[in-house]
Formats: sequence, C-alpha cells, structure tokens
Amino acid sequence: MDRTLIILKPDCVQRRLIGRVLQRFEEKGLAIAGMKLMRISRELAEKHYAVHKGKPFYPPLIEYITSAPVVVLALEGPRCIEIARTLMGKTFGFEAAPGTIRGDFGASRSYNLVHGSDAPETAAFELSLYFKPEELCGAAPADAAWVFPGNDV
Ligand code: 3AN
Repeated sequence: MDRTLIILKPDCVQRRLIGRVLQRFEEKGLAIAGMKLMRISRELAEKHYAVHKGKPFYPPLIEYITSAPVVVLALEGPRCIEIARTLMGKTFGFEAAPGTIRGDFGASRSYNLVHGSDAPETAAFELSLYFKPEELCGAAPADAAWVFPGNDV
C-alpha cells in the first residue's frame, strides 16, 4: 500500500486549521495510518531538509519548521503521494490554485501550511524520520471498495 508523509506545519497549527486541512485529505479518500502532534527538533529538521542545505531559504525554513508544534501524518491509499500533492497545490500560496489547500488558506512563499513527500523514495525516507514502524497502523478503511473500486487509480 502506498504511503506518504504529510506535515501540517506551524502556521497551520497556530491558525487552528488542523481540522479543515485534515478534512481535505480524508474527504478525498486517503486513510490515516499514523498521526501525532510534535515539536520538530533542529536535528530532525536538518535531516528532513538536507537537500535544501546551502539555499538562501534554508536557514529561515529550519527556523519556521522548528518554531512551534506540527501535526505529522502518514496517509495511505493508491497514488497517495500524487493525490496529496494535488490537494496541496503549488509550493507558494500566491501561485496555488483556488480549491487547493495552499491556494485557499494562504498567500505566502515561506509559510505554506503543509508538507507532502514528493516521490516514493522520499516518502519512505521521511516516514522513517517521523514514525517508528509500530506507530503506523494498516488503516484498511471500510469504504475502500467504494473509494478505490478495483484499485482502478
Ligand atoms: P514543496 O513543499 O512544494 O515540495 P520544496 O520541496 O521545493 O516544496 O521546498 C520545501 C519547502 O521549502 C517549501 N515547502 C517551502 O516552505 C520552502 N521553500 C522552497 N522554496 C522557497 C523559496 N524560494 N523561498 C522560501 N521558502 C521556500
């Protein structure tokens, strides 16, 4: 089963948008396999964003993601990586289409509410950073046969 790592970032939590953003993923049919509120340490943030080290936005990105609690989610479902990123919209709020999470809830370049893994390899790496295997449940939602009939996604 495909899985992806989603983070509801500090601005999402501080702005009391956890419920509304989580609802977007649930309504689409993705299942929650893991979920927790946590404060990301600097060490963990540096591991997660290692690919961006050296870029001008790297120091403020580390400051931002470690500045307040986040909700980390493991979401599950066929093509969930692609589906989640479509729901999130483009990276910067001012470019993200209406109807997407970033398009509807923000306009910022740096505070963009939500993170989602961008490929199967990064999803596996990021899930291993934030969750121990025993923290993840096989979600097996009861409506799966209606949301993904015959796994036709
Ligand atoms: P995405 O989160 O859409 O996959 P990435 O992986 O290119 O975007 O960037 C990771 C994070 O770094 C973004 N979510 C955003 O918060 C931040 N970021 C990327 N590019 C910039 C930029 N030019 N200025 C400020 N922050 C940026």
